[in-house]
Amino acid sequence: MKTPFSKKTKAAKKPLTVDQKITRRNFISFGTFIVFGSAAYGGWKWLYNSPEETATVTAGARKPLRRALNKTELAFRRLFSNNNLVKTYPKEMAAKNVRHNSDIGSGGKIDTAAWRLQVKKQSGEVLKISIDEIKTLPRTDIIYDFKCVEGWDQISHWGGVKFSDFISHYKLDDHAQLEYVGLETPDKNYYVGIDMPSAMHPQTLLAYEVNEQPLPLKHGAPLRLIIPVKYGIKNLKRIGSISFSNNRPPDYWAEQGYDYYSGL
Ligand SMILES: Nc1nc2c(c(=O)[nH]1)N[C@H]1C(S)=C(S)[C@@H](COP(=O)(O)O)O[C@H]1N2
Ligand SMILES: [Mo]
Repeated sequence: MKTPFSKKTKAAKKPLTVDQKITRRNFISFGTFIVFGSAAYGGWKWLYNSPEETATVTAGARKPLRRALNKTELAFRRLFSNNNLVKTYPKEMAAKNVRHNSDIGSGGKIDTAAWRLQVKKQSGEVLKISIDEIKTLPRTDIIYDFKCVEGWDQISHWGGVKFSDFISHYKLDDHAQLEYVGLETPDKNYYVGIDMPSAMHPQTLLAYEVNEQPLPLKHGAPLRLIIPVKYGIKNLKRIGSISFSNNRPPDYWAEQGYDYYSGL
């Protein structure tokens, strides 16, 4: 006759000994290790074997990684607002000895009197603007923490015209409806692409002064970009020309695999 306490049930309920418990735990953790380990290895293999992105304005990453980067860029761009201002500092906190970095396309001398900023309009017309003319536009100062991707930062003081003031002065508002701005050095050896919201950000300057003095050659005379919402790499020195486009303009460091957006 069967009772609720048949031998079988009792045997199953018998508590495990300490040794049995340990063996069981080891088995479970080893199993977990195998399962997740294989998954991780599989994932890595998948990434490793996935094709490289086709070289365009960015290059070198595996396709799925670039997709992930572009997705994060989109998320950041949605968060980005021209009402978010980068932190600024009192003038006294600005470095007296301003750090100097690379000079691709901005090394050597330049005749700043002969220099003209070329603005390439959609119509094909090219505006040619002298530095003296740019200096007559409304002037703005910014003292902020300049950050280089190489790992240094420094509070520095720049003066110039807001990019957005420059746009309205030269009646380029229709051009500012496009998605990107491209900037190049006169010799075209250094070039950057900037998304329009960042270019039109109220703290973005076409700068011709540092510490209230005309820009020295090493900081990009006669005119450079100061764009506090981006890393140093986007702050092109010695601007030769500016253009507008709905496609990403070529970008020197993005071609080397750096993040195209390079936002802060
Ligand atoms: N033309 C030109 N602009 C440039 C560079 C460059 O090599 N050439 N380097 C960029 C980088 S990586 C940084 S950090 C800043 C440095 O500016 P600074 O030399 O005035 O400190 O300039 C940016 N603009
Ligand atoms: Mo940099």
